[in-house]
Amino acid sequence: MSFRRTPLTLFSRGIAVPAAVVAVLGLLAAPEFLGAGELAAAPARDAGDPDHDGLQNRQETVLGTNPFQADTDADGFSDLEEVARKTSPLYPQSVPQGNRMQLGMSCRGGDNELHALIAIYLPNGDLRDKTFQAGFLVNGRVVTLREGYLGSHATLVMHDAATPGAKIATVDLPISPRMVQSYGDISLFATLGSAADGVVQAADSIHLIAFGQTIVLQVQTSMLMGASLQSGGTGHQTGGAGTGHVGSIYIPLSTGSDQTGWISGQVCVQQTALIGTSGAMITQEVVSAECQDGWDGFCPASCSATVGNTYTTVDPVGLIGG
Ligand SMILES: [Ca+2]
Ligand SMILES: [Ca+2]
Repeated sequence: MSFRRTPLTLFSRGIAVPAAVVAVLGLLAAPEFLGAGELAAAPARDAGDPDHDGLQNRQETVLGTNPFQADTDADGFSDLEEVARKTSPLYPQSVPQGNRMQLGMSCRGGDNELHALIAIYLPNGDLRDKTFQAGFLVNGRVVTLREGYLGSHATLVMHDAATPGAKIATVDLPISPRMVQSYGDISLFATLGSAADGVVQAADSIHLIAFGQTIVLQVQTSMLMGASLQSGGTGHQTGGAGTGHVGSIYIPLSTGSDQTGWISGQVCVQQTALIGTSGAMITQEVVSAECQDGWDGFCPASCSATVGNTYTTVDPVGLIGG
C-alpha cells in the first residue's frame, strides 16, 4: 500500500514514547519562541479566524461554536481552551477545573484536505519540558509519526490561556482524505507528558470514517451534551444512560462535493457497545444507527446499514500513564 512509502515509523504493537519525541515540540516551537512580538502576531496572520481564538472557521463549524466570538458560552474560557481542556465550549456550566496539562483533539475539512487539531494546555506556558507524540491507528496497527514528519508537516501556534502565564499550543496536522478513504476509517491520537519522567499525563484521539468521498468525524454525544470529560476519557467504559452503550454522531467534514444521498438537517446517531480491548485499543460494535432530525448537519443514507459494523479505535485513557 502506498501508505507504507510515506515517511512513517510502523509499530505492530504497543504505543511507545521514544526519547526522540522530546525534541519534537521544541522543533515545532522554535519559531514561536523567537520573541514575544512574534508570538503576539501569530493569530492575526490568520484570515480564517475572525475572532482570533485559534480555531479556523471550518473548525468552529464542526465544534458548533461561534466563529465571531472567542468565548462562545461566555464562561471566561475561550473555545480553544475548552477544546484543549476537554470541557464543552457550548455550555457555561462546563468549565475547566484545576490547572494540569491537558490535550484535546478535533478535525476540520478543507480544500481536499483534512486538518487534525491537537490543542495542548500548558499550565506553565512551556512546551520544551514536555514530551509529545502523535500517530494513527489503521487496520489495527499503530503508526507513530516521526519527529521529522511532524516538523515538516505540522504547524504550531501558541495562544494565551485564561490563567496568566498559561498557554495553549495548537498543532495543525494535515491528513490526506485518500488515506481515510483507502482504509475506511482511521484513528488519530496524540499524547503529552512530562520530559522529566516521560510518563504520559494527557491524551486524546479522534475517529474518522469514510462514507464514499465524504469523511466524517465521529463525536461522542456526551461531548455534545456538555459533559465534562475531566478524566481525559471519552466515556467508552462508562456508557450512556445506564445502557452500557455509548452514543455518537457523525459530523461530515467538507472534503469533496460528493454528498449524494445525504439527508440535510439530520445526522447519523449511533449507539455502540464495547466488545473488546487490547492495550489502548478498543473495539466497539454499532448496535443501533439512524438518521435523526434536529441537527445542523447531514446524514448518510447508509447510516442504518452501519449496524453490526465494528470499529477499533484508540482509547485515550489507555494511553495515560504509559
Ligand atoms: Ca475562530
Ligand atoms: Ca467558553
